[in-house]
Amino acid sequence: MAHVDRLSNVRVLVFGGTSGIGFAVANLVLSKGSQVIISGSKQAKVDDKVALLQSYYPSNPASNITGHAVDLLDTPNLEKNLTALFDTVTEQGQKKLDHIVFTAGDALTLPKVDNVTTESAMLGFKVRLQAPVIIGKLIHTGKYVTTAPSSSFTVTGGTNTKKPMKGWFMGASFGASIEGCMRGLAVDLAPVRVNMVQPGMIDTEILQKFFSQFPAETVEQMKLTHGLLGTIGEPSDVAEAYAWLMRDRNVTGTVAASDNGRLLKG
Ligand SMILES: NC(=O)c1ccc[n+]([C@@H]2O[C@H](COP(=O)([O-])OP(=O)(O)OC[C@H]3O[C@@H](n4cnc5c(N)ncnc54)[C@H](OP(=O)(O)O)[C@@H]3O)[C@@H](O)[C@H]2O)c1
Ligand SMILES: *[C@@H]1O[C@H](CO)[C@@H](O)[C@H](O)[C@H]1NC(C)=O
Ligand SMILES: *[C@@H]1O[C@H](CO)[C@@H](O)[C@H](O)[C@H]1NC(C)=O
Ligand SMILES: *[C@@H]1O[C@H](CO)[C@@H](O)[C@H](O)[C@H]1NC(C)=O
Ligand SMILES: CC(=O)N[C@H]1CO[C@H](CO)[C@@H](O)[C@@H]1O
Repeated sequence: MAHVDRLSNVRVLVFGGTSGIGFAVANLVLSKGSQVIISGSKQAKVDDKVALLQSYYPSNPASNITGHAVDLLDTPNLEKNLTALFDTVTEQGQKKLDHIVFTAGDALTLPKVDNVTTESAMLGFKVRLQAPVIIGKLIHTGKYVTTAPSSSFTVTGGTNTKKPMKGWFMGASFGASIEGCMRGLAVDLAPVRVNMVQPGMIDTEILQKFFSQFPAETVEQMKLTHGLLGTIGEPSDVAEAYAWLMRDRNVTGTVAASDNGRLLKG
């Protein structure tokens, strides 16, 4: 039987789809004939990125690429706003989603061990842990995502969970929390599959912001020595890891690394 691409004719919602890794995932699945909905914190940027994606695929009907903002830092309204988003994009559950990809991440708050407080310790968990937790709850209702192994929820971690850079102990903490959450949700949401991608350094907006605090030579040195390959990843590279986790109906509760072999680097 001829191979059918499992990313054609599916509906994919990408949190973080307005930038970096999530934008590359949206771009990849669109190229395969998916319907995509992207989300970010502000509607104006969402609309710009929807228009940019549409410009890449001019023959694609406008209904195949849409976008809706939710500010995932608005914790008191998080469940209400996410429920409203899911109701809108699925037309109250009539047009179910097949895949949800979560790459949203706000500017990193990395309090240091010498002056961390109970309050500052929790800031990094808002977008990266609390939002996926509530999305898991909404998937569990069965209203918005087809309850079958063809469906998936993919979250995003990082190599700092296993090999923290100096000063990154809180980043390692929230990274580990989402990894544990992923495994727990894989059990609780089955047969919907839940997995995580572990990116290494990927050349995106958030990395450029991180690099901007260092001199150019230091940045070049970091790129060169980050992993085993003498370079860092493009968003379109790591996007392939998300595509695997969406396509393969036998993979759940696992971590897919696209990290330049950073964990093996001495
Ligand atoms: N790039 C790397 O080297 C790397 C490595 C390991 C892990 N990661 C992690 O991977 C994730 C994606 O990274 P990236 O490099 O693609 O970053 P990015 O280019 O900065 O994209 C981050 C995305 O998150 C969204 N976002 C931020 N705050 C939000 C909020 N309050 N509400 C809703 N959406 C929000 C942004 O949307 P708006 O701007 O539209 O609000 C944007 O779409 C992050 O969690 C990052 O820490 C990245
Ligand atoms: C638009 O989405 C539908 C449903 O997923 C799909 O059948 C169609 O091929 C897509 N169109 C393009 C041009 O990708
Ligand atoms: C904590 O210390 C770092 C430097 O180690 C400094 O940049 C930061 O402003 C301090 N934060 C607080 C809340 O004191
Ligand atoms: C893998 O997934 C396919 C499609 O859902 C299913 O038919 C098959 O039985 C699964 N294989 C195993 C070993 O679970
Ligand atoms: C982006 C979004 O939908 N934000 C809404 C979240 O909920 C509050 C309270 O109802 C609204 O004011 C926001 O507009």
